[in-house]
Parts: sequence; C-alpha cells; structure tokens
Amino acid sequence: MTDIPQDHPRYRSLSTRHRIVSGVDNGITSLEGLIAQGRGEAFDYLIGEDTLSSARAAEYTAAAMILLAKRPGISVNGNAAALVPEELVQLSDKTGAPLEVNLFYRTEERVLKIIKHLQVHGAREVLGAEPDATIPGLSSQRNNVCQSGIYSADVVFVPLEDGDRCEALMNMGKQVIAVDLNPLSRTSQKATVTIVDNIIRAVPNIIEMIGELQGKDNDYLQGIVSGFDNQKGLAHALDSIFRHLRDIKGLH
Ligand code: PTJ
Repeated sequence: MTDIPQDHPRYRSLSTRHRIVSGVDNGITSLEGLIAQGRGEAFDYLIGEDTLSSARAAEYTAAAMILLAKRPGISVNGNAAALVPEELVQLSDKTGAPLEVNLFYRTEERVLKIIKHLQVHGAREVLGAEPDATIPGLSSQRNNVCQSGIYSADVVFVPLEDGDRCEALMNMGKQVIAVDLNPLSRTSQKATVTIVDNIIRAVPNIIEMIGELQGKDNDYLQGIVSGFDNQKGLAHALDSIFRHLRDIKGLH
C-alpha cells in the first residue's frame, strides 16, 4: 500500500479507501463492496465529509433506540467489517447487541473470514455462520439469519443495507437503523432511522452518545425517539447537498 501523507487534504478519505481495498485483498469485502464504497465516497464529498446536524440527531436517536431495545442486533457486512471492526465490537460490548454477519454476496468462506476478523478485533461471539431462520418475503442470500440474533431482534442496526432487506425487516415489525450516505436510496427512504453519514464517523459517534445516555430513564430516551422525524432528516441531508453545490464557485 502506498503511504498517504497525513497532511494530504483528503487523507481520511484515501485511508478509508485503502481499508476497503485491504478488505478485498483479505477476502472480507466483496468486489462489489468497492463499487458501493465509491458511491458512498461521492455522496460523502457532496455532504462535505463531515457529520451533518441531521445525521447527529439521527445518531442520537439511534443510541436511544438501541438502549431502549429489548433485543437489539447488529448486522455486519463485508464493508462494515473492513471499515469499523473494532468500533462494531465496542458497540456490541456496550449494548449487549449480538454481532451477526449477514451478507448480500454470501459465501461460507467470507462469513468465516469476517467472523475471524471481528474476533481478532476483540469480539467474543459472532453469529452468522449457521443461520437457522429465514426473513419472510426476501429472496436474496440476506434472508439467512440467526434465530438468536437478527431474527428475534426488535431493533436492528444495519450499516450499508440493501433496500429489499430493510423493507423485509420492517415488515417483520422491527425498527431498522440504517447508515447510508445516499439519502435517496430505498434503504434511506424505508428505514425507521436513517443516518446519512459515513460509517467511519457514525459508529464512533453512536458509541459516544450511548455513553452519554446510559443511565437515563426510559421516558427520557423515549422522548428523544418520539421527537425525531426521519423524513425531515433526509430532507436536511438533500438540502445540505444542494447548498454545498450552490456554494461551489460558478453555480447559482
Ligand atoms: O458484504 P456484502 O456481500 O453484504 O455486500 C455489501 C454491499 C455494500 C456491497 C452490498 O450491500 C451492496 O451492493 O450495497 P449497495 O446496494 O451498493 O448499497 C450500499 C450503500 O451504502 C450505498 O447507498 C452507498 O452510498 C452507501 N455507502 C457506501 N459506503 C459507505 C456508505 N454509507 C456509509 N458509509 C460508507 N462508508
């Protein structure tokens, strides 16, 4: 890997790109994951590569929802595993939400590699190697889930989701927290709470917010959740993109 100078203006973005490439080299991330990352980068550039105030509100709501959940669950794919393995383990440790590997381009080999990768980053138990339940109404490989994880979860955290499964999980009566830099994606439009932010910023933010909110009573947490409007958050993300484009010299 070429060394990226730390003072390079796009250091963070370029080192993230390298992490995804290593994920592919190590058999964790799918080749399609590179394309997904590219699309994410384009949207991240348009929102200014920083957490928007609406994304912060969504992250705060997600933290409250996870704390309120009876059975939270965390879905891990090949991109999330490559980008934020340690942070996902921390989120699981802090909340008791099991980590479950769930892949769109599922191969047994990749599932096992991701489990091992999460274990190297401190995970004790990781679900997903032996799915024993099926998400109804979903024909993709992502319908393979574990009874003790995503299947019985009431709140599911799903970074980089595909729209179909988001909808299928919602149809099961679950609350879905999605992280997706594209505010126009079907996932973004369907999820209970959509965090339009880069996963590399979103997960650390949520962990910090969970630390702040732990110990607050349920009424307080419920107040945060009730006060959140997902459509308003998405509209703010789109407005921010338009504003950013207008600010670029030459555009009116
Ligand atoms: O590991 P697998 O087999 O489960 O496959 C995972 C991918 C991501 C390849 C698969 O789910 C897929 O093809 O996803 P999509 O339909 O391309 O959607 C990915 C979404 O994530 C896009 O809307 C991107 O904008 C967004 N995205 C990409 N990188 C990031 C991101 N959102 C937040 N943070 C990122 N770093």
